[in-house]
Amino acid sequence: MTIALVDIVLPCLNEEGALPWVLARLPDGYRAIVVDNGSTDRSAQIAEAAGALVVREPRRGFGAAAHAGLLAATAPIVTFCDADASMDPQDLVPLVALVESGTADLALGRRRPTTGKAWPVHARFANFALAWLMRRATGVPLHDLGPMRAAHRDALLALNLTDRRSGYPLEMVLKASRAGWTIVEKTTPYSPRIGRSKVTGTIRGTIVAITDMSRLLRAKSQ
Ligand SMILES: Nc1nc2c(ncn2[C@@H]2O[C@H](COP(=O)(O)OP(=O)(O)OP(=O)(O)O)[C@@H](O)[C@H]2O)c(=O)[nH]1
Ligand SMILES: [Mg+2]
Repeated sequence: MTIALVDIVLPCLNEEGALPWVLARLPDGYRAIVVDNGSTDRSAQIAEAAGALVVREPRRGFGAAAHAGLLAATAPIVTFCDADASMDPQDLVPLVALVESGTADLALGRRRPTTGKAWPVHARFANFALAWLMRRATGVPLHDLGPMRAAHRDALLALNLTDRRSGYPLEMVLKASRAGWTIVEKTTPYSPRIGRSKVTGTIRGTIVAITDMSRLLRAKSQ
């Protein structure tokens, strides 16, 4: 068995339609960790059949799934990517290169939509506003709180992330910034997802994400 150089954490809630494409796009030497967050479809079976490590996390929430994946990871570098085919695992390669070369402690994908349908207007606006608040809170010149990212596993674990909902990606940036990490953003393409939209494609999901992230930003400024 070859040992993975990079683990990809893929939080997954009912993504049976998207997983075959996502898992066919793994860069060489990367291992997929699909965190099944209580899917009621065939996501887990499909992931297992494709050779991914499947971790089951019954507690709902993006953060619960992402963190379970981080705890299961063993590779020195851990990456995160959505499992809905809106982003291509191959685009993690330049982010990992930034971490491997020491240029970044945390490399983030800045989503650039490939079509008008990839990113609904309300979600773009919410992300824009939150990114502005985050810049103000940290001074780090970031424009997106996207899910695609790469960092060293040990360092990520040492951040002691506690958010288990939509605030997880923001908490990672806030704590990394406080710990003095170099955080670098790189443009990555963002396409329409495969399957039904759950978070930002829905107004309710966007409101939950804004609530979670605003709470973290308020706590940070106190
Ligand atoms: N919504 C949601 N997604 C989860 C959860 N656990 C894992 N995920 C996965 O987290 C990733 C991001 O969720 P998405 O539903 O794509 O969220 P989004 O990109 O903001 O919005 P849409 O693509 O419009 O649904 C996907 O791979 C989901 O399957 C959860 O509890 N809720
Ligand atoms: Mg999505």
